[in-house]
Amino acid sequence: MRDDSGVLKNDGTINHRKLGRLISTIEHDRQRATELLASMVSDYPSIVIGITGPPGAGKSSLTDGLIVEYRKAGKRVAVIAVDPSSPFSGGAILGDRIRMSSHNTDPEVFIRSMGSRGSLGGLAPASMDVVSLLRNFNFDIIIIETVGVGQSEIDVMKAADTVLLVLVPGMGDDVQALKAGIMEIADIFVVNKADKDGRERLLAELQMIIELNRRQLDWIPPIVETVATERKGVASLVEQMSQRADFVKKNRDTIWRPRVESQIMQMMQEKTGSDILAIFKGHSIFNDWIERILSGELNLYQVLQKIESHLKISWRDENE
Ligand SMILES: Nc1nc2c(ncn2[C@@H]2O[C@H](COP(=O)(O)OP(=O)(O)OP(=O)(O)O)[C@@H](O)[C@H]2O)c(=O)[nH]1
Ligand SMILES: [Mg+2]
Repeated sequence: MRDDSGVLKNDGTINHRKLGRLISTIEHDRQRATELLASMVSDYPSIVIGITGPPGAGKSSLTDGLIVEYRKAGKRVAVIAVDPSSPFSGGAILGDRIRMSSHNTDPEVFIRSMGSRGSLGGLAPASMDVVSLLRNFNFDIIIIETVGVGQSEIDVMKAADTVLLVLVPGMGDDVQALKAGIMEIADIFVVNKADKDGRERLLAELQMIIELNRRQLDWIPPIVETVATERKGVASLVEQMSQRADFVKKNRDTIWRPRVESQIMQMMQEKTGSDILAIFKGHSIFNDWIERILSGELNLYQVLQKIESHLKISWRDENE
């Protein structure tokens, strides 16, 4: 790998401060991000793990347990804690930092928070960029933690090889409501807080959902019970994840083809969208339309028709 950034020290370890700054750069400057990432071509076999689930389910506690397991195995680990509701980026999502603080002094563990500000073009492309960047610095395991199971989390999770959906007892009804959504994203169900009442009911709900979908699935998501705060079940979770990693390796094309397709679409949309906006914004016609809409002379749809008559997007082949 080519590295002018100084992130990799001479002894092969990571300069955290420099890596943090590089991430800030790619979050804030799309042009620079593209240049940088295009110049870095890594085939390092990082495993990308997405951890999602409702607030307070124990995602960070679980991440902490996973870090411990992976460090025992000598792996280099990065964690990106994505919080769509937080406007802050670069700083710390306080609770997460505290729960993962035991790794603060470990040079082989890098933890970073990302919020919704700072990441132009949305969290999903920004987190994909960060994952691509981390891959270049030989992280064996890259964990992305997000809160919730909305569309933006699903998009963020598209960068992951394996997605853990963390659920807790007492949310049987919520699982019902999520039914379709969770099958779409979960590769492994984690029933955390298995020390609490209601675990049987949640397990039964999950088994039923898996059963209902079994025929459409190539990979049947296992259910793993954990008590993250006591690190119970974490080793068997790691075992299930390693089986999933083998499956992903064997079925790489089938799993990644639709994702690469949607990644390219997403990038094109972002690129064409921002270019067109830049053209319009610099043009007096833009203000003119606003005035005419406000004065009642035009409505939005008439403006849309005008936009369509102004715009002509074409594709030029390189050898033309
Ligand atoms: N009893 C019990 N408590 C747990 C368990 N795992 C986590 N907790 C507690 O649940 C609370 C939330 O844990 P976190 O790890 O911060 O959960 P999270 O999903 O990362 O939370 P957000 O990032 O805020 O959505 C903390 O007080 C933990 O100590 C568990 O297995 N059993
Ligand atoms: Mg958390």
